[in-house]
Amino acid sequence: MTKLYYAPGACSLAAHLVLEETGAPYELEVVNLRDGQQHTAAYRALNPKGRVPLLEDGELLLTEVTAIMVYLACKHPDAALLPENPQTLARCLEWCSWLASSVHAAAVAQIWRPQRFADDPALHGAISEKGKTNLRESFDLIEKRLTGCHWAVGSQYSLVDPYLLVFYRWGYRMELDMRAHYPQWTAHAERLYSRAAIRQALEQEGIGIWP
Ligand SMILES: N[C@@H](CCC(=O)N[C@@H](CS)C(=O)NCC(=O)O)C(=O)O
Repeated sequence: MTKLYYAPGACSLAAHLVLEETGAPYELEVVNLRDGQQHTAAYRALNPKGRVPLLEDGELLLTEVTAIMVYLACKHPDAALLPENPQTLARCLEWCSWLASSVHAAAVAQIWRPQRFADDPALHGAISEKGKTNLRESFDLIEKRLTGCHWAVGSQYSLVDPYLLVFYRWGYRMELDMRAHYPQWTAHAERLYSRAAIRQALEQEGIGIWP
């Protein structure tokens, strides 16, 4: 059985949305990040990185949102979540690499986890502020790239689309007025919400898209 270790609304949501899109059976196991469950010996034995998501599939233990989504898409080709055309496939990976690195590991972490960038608490405020600027630049680019597109890589739905929803929700958690600032991205989120698989996974996590 395939099992996803996740935290509600965390980046693991992208893997969960993709799992639900495949239509295959799976189990969920919540990891309570607030209580530090990701740092317990039991969890670190499975994932030494101490983060979610973690996918367990038979003998396979897999971390990193992009790797998990690509694995699931390849395992369930009928779900058509990864384009076959080399250029579109590369465009998908371009999106995922950028979201995981520049947007998540840099800008979002600067805002929510400034202690990763400097030990001195006096510097944390400035790091978070810079993160907000970096995030707005990234979000502006997302808005621009979604303009005139039904989905992130054009007309074909792909694993990039659910991944974008993670950041859209985080925008609200950072008190950005996503509807006002990002109308194209909001329309994209609404299109996602019209998909039964997306609503089902959100419901399982006990979360919505909008506050
Ligand atoms: N590069 C990883 C990032 C994973 C990550 O940072 N996950 C966060 C949740 S969004 C986490 O587990 N944080 C717990 C912690 O930092 O203690 C990926 O893309 O999967």
